[in-house]
Amino acid sequence: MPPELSPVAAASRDAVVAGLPELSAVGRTLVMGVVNVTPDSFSDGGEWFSPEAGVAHGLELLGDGADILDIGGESTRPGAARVPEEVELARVLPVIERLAAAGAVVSVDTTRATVAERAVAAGARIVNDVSGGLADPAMGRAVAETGAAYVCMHWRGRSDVMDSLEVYDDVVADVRDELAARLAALEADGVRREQVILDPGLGFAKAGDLNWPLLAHLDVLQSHGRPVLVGASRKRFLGWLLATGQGDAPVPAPPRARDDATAAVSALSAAAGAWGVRVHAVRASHDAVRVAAAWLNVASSGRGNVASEREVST
Ligand code: PMM
Repeated sequence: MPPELSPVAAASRDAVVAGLPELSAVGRTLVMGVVNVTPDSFSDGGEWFSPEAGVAHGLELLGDGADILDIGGESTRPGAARVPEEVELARVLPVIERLAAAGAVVSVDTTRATVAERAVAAGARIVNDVSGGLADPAMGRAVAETGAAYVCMHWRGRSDVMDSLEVYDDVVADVRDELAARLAALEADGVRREQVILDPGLGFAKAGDLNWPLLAHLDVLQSHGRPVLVGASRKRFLGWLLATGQGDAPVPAPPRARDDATAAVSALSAAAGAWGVRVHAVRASHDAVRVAAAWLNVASSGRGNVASEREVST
């Protein structure tokens, strides 16, 4: 049985996020469904590329239980080249407008301040910046002005160079400290702490085994007092965990064969007090976070409640 949430984990999970009151009321770890409107994302590239397909996919994810839809128009796949800003805008804005109009809580996955501002004007309520404000020096001020919630992910450099930036003394402490530096820089730009959600940036300048300590020590990131979002879905480190073949010739499991492992990470992240999980296959993770919530509720209220519930239902 997972232990009761530590005070640090509970305070992080339940910390208020500016502008998202209805999500606080959900009372469990949130599920952010991924809508990549790109021809080349690493795990679902090309499938939802037209605006119509992106909107249809977003609606399907809502039906599967997504609490948030994360719309991205630029791939962060390892080695991916940049797309021009106009192209990114043309990809994401129509999808954001229509999904926000349909009542979804929409997030925009972008590293560009202009795209963030235009996306918020089109109805996005969360800016999900995989660069934590490092890619565009105007991002902090843009986020401060919009007042939107902001996912500040740990990042060291773009996809084309990130594999050369995987040098850490202690990956957990280094990510904690680098996120603290980003938090301070954002606050200096006028962003309120209440706007910020932190993310360890799994897979970004972190090869295989560097990701597990971050998952196992979410409490270290939670010590900043801000909610933590976990993005493990279909990532390479899960592919290597599930690899077939032996010795010198292991073959990583392909992205779609990583969905069950992703749901397992969602359950464990929820049990550790993650604020949210960012996933491609929403239904399984929605089930997983509900299992964790039921489990945690009993763990925190004591065994007696299990017996009395059983008596009532039999
Ligand atoms: N990973 C990807 C893209 N955006 N955003 C956050 N906050 N956290 C992540 O881990 C993250 C992200 C890369 O995955 P994708 O290409 O499948 O979207």
